[in-house]
Amino acid sequence: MHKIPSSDITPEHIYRSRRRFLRGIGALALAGLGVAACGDAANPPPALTPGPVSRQTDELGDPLNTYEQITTYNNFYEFTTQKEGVAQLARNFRTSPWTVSIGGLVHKPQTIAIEDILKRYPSEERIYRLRCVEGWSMVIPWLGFPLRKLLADVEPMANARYVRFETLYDPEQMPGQRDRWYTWPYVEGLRLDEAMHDLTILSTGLYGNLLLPQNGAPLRLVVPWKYGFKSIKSIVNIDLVADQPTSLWMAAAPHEYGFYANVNPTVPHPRWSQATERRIGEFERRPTLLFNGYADQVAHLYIGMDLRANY
Ligand SMILES: Nc1nc2c(c(=O)[nH]1)N[C@H]1C(S)=C(S)[C@@H](COP(=O)(O)O)O[C@H]1N2
Ligand SMILES: [Mo]
Repeated sequence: MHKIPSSDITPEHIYRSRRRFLRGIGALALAGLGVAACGDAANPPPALTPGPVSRQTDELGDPLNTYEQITTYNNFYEFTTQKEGVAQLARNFRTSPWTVSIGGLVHKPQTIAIEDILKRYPSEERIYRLRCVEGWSMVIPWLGFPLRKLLADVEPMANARYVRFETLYDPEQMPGQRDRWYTWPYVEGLRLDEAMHDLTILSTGLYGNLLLPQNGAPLRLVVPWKYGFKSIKSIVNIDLVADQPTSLWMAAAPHEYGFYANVNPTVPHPRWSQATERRIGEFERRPTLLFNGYADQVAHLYIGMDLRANY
């Protein structure tokens, strides 16, 4: 197993300079929102180029994927099932105005405008591997903040055990939502302790920019030790609930996609092995790591659980 000391995730010696650097990003991000709000079919917002990142590799030494790769090879079934087609179909997606409602089993339900989320929860950089259940992966320099900060502010009730997330439902803008095979809107869920884990973030950007629509603007979940489909995009509702939510993928193919979806090279998908993966930009396949290389941080969440039965 690879050992990843938590000091490598946010090295102390760059923490202070990173804080300064990210204050700059906060300003940039809000300026960017203005730009996005002005975009329409006739005048789309200008294509963004990558902004600054604090380092060029993840903590295992693997290089970041390029901005181009991350913004042109996407899974976002609300637009299309064709990865190279998402960016074009999503380019005029309206991400402003945008509000996120946090409710269910909480003492302080809230509906917050995305601008206020950006102000209230300063973004930090998190360089994570993203491993899709299909067998490809990338290294992505996200901007975002721990989900637990938002959850603390709404004060979950004692009987809240899971968090349920929903993507926007708007078939006018998202033609893929007319596909009757899936039960829209896209839904995902986490156990409350998974949601409170420090690695679990709500992402607002990547490569120093606000998220583009294809990556789940203006707010998406990122859970790096789970298959990519758990990292739900373009979130409008977050509910604390008592019972395990049924995700879109569980409803579509229950024998193939379970609730946990922890990256695990020893638990094959019914139609393919999960032992190896292809890093986008590389030719040879590489071994897949248990919990996507984050075992030291997250394995304790699953002590005593049968990881094969709870796929
Ligand atoms: N709403 C929504 N969220 C989604 C998806 C989707 O189709 N719809 N696809 C998921 C899958 S399968 C993956 S691998 C990641 C891809 O994220 P990326 O395109 O930003 O790399 O988003 C996940 N989140
Ligand atoms: Mo995926």
